[in-house]
Amino acid sequence: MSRFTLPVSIFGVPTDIGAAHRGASMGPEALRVAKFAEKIARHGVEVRDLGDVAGPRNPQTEPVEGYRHLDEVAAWNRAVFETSAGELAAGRMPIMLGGDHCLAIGSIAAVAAHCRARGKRLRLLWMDAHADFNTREITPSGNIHGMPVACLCGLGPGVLVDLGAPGPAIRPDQIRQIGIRSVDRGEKRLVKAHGLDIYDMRYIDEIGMRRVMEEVLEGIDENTHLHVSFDVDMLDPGIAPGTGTRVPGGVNYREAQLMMEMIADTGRLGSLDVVEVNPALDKRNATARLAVELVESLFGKSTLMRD
Ligand code: HAR
Ligand code: MN
Ligand code: MN
Ligand code: MN
Repeated sequence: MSRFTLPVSIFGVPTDIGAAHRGASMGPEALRVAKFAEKIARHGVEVRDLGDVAGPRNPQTEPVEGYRHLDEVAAWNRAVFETSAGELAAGRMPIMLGGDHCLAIGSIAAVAAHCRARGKRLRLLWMDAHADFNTREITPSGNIHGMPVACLCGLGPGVLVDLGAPGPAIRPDQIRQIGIRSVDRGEKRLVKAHGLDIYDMRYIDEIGMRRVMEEVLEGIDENTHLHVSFDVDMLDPGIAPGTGTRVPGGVNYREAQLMMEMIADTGRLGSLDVVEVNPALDKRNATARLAVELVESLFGKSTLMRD
């Protein structure tokens, strides 16, 4: 039994082009080994695996003018944009298996263009330890996986900002960030200046995940397209060690399940990214397996579900 009518298309993006640590390029296969498609299909969803999109290899070079691998990041994101846009146009739900988080520029630019064309309201749930709101002026690393939210809001290089259509793909008021506990110095100023809605770990500790999710999901209606961008480093490293930029004090197992279940209950999930799974740093594929379990909850798995 499933509330979801949209058929799903999953596609892998095997690159770590936006990150400093190598290994997120193996994320798509780790998620497939954890039976991503098969397990979602159990919940009454039609699932197709499109295989992997292609792009340039990682040259492992130093940042140039504040960006590491900008040309390659742009090439991968164009491929992601095309794939996501094609699946959305076909009436399917694209699920991107990353890959590092820079790839969400392409997936979300496609979703934003789709929503604009159909008069749908887009709400972006950004689950992450990091705000990913750096720019070339303030980045401590030059790594573009620390910049996708800024790029989507129009702060970034033209090759990324104008991927779908010229100008910002999304406004800050469409975004809710959850699980945040690592924001760089200059980045703090920028998120405040742009009014980003950040549900950080302290807020989750103080008011609890149930209320956080009620606030995050407030105001969504039949005309809302929910995009979930799930960076697995949102989770506590104790349960999700297989990721490149671990930050202690993350979302625990029950909180993560509740988040996914409450999103499932809305019936408004329209697209999803699962990113930053790094099998080279994992223990027996635990992080990919946990991610799959959580995505099952996103598709309506619950304790009292009828099989
Ligand atoms: N804020 C740091 C930087 O810009 C690290 C952020 C990137 N790490 C991620 N993205 N996993 O969420 O370098
Ligand atoms: Mn991220
Ligand atoms: Mn992160
Ligand atoms: Mn744009």
